[in-house]
Amino acid sequence: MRFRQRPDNDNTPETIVINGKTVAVVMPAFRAAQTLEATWNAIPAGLVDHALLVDDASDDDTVRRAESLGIEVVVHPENRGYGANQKTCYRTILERNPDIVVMLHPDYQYDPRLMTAMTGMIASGVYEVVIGSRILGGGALDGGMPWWKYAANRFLTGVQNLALGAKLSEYHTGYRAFSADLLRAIDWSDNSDDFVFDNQMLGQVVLAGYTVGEVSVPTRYFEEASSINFRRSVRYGLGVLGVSLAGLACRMGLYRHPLFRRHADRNPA
Ligand SMILES: Nc1nc2c(ncn2[C@@H]2O[C@H](COP(=O)(O)OP(=O)(O)O)[C@@H](O)[C@H]2O)c(=O)[nH]1
Ligand SMILES: [Mg+2]
Repeated sequence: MRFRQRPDNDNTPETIVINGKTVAVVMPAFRAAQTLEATWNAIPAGLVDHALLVDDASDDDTVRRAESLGIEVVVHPENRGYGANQKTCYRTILERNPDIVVMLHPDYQYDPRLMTAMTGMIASGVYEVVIGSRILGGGALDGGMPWWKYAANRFLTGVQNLALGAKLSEYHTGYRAFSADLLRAIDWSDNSDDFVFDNQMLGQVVLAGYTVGEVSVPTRYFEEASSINFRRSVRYGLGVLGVSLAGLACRMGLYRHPLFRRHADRNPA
């Protein structure tokens, strides 16, 4: 496996170091050839010490393009799903020992320029996790989020906040920053290999007692930035309801779902 740091190249006179912390970005990729370069170029120069892209057996040019940008690439030989992709992202990047890890979709949907703010919130020591929210700031629909995705997001977020006893503006964003310590503390290895991985992980974070920081992120919806269709969204939505129920049952001491094993260990009924 090859690993190259982002070159401190000619147009990058400065390195951004926040509280002496090292920052890694991980990009779970599937058919990201058209959008990867725009995403990469918008990452603040000098901020990222390590960059990793995990390709989930894309049938386009994603791997070659990532390599030509000097990004470390890990390839799944077959399509394993979005959750499995993130597991490879976190396992691989934790071996590089960064202090902060940002997960960013390489589909240019979320603005990478906010990464400095998100990593800064973690480096400050106030938060161990920060999400980029499309809902805070109120621009999701103007940014092109389909109305049914918006409605589902708001509904599921309401249910989940009640079930988990939290107050997040959304649980479904693909833009998240974590301290490496949190990534080691959360037991995500048995989570779903599908899209609901993200939601399970935030549920685990909330039940583990972490406070989630939020930053508003303008949303961009265009063809390459959104491929999940209605059917897959429904499956995802049902998965989210399952996570909410499991979390509620665990908080009430009624059922120890494997997702929240560590929570139950700390809070015996
Ligand atoms: N690993 C993996 N990722 C996928 C797959 N399908 C979509 N993705 C990625 O999942 C992320 C979210 O999907 P996307 O279509 O952008 O959803 P939306 O932006 O929420 O409408 C994107 O970064 C996609 O590249 C897949 O089969 N495997
Ligand atoms: Mg997207």
